[in-house]
Amino acid sequence: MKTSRLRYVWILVMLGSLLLFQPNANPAPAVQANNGNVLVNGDFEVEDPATHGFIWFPPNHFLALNWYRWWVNMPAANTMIPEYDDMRPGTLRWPPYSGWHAQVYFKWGANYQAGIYQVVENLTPCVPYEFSMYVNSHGNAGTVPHTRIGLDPQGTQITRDHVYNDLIGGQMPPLTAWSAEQTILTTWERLATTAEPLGTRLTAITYANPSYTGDQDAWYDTWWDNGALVQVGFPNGKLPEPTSWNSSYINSASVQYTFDGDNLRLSWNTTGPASTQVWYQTMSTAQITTPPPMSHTMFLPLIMRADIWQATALNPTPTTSHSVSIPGMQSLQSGDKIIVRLLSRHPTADACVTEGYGNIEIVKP
Ligand SMILES: [Ca+2]
Repeated sequence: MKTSRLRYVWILVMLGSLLLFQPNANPAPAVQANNGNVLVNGDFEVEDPATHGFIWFPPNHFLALNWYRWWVNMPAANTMIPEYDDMRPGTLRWPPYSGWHAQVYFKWGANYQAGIYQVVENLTPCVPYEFSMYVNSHGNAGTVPHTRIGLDPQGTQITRDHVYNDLIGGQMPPLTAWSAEQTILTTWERLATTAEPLGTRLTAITYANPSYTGDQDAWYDTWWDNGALVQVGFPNGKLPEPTSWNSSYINSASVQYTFDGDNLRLSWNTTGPASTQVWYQTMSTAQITTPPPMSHTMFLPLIMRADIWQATALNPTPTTSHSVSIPGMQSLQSGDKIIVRLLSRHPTADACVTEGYGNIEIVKP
């Protein structure tokens, strides 16, 4: 009696630990926390009400909502259109990286140059966005996945529509910023790349062009999941340094400043819409006195002091009329100097550039 009760307890413990430690026993769909992710359906979990999954497209493909297919079809080079599918529960391609769905495409006997993409709208020009996605590549041992992800800063629609999926012109947009390539098989690996929109759109692109040389029949599988596109800051919160501190893009005649309580308010105009930042440093009258002759051992501290520009928080909203407040003026004494540099970043045809104007020396009254 006692033995059978013990056995019963033991079985319960075994069952419990199986449920606890089976890695993919019953994964719940990922929480749809946005965390600033502006990619639509980046984790492929949005289900079409009609199919309770992906959308069907000819010839017999399943595609995640809000995404397009693209491919290069070159039968003479044995580069063919892959099959697109949803990584549904219970299929050979289970489990996805997160939740119940991921986008997969695959091919037997021929390789492919193909992927999916999404044009993301309503973005802020000339601030960096990071695009990341997880990829898992399969094939014969020795297969090179050649998978990567890209961001086109021009936001190009790279195919015509859901019917014509050939990459327009057979070429990716020329300014596309590519991640490093995945180099290993059968492992979920996070790829990432960064770009600044030249307008208000970015195109997020996944790419695979696997290859295999060997005795076996070639087969390729590319799995994608958990894409995200997130606005990220510039390093140290500072705009990239301009090539000139005397840019005519900043109208020097428009520069105005005024002391207002604890703040120094600055304003200026630019010839086109651009973002807004000020770099500054303060010098007390005591610091400006001529230093005594110094030995070479003082060289390093002097250099470090030369680059102690503080930066105001970047205002990324494009405008031609800029204004910035620098706090902390009440702690300065009359006669102290504030050295100021004005910066505005804006798009040109093929890149974002920072315009700079300075130094402007302002003396506290
Ligand atoms: Ca997923």
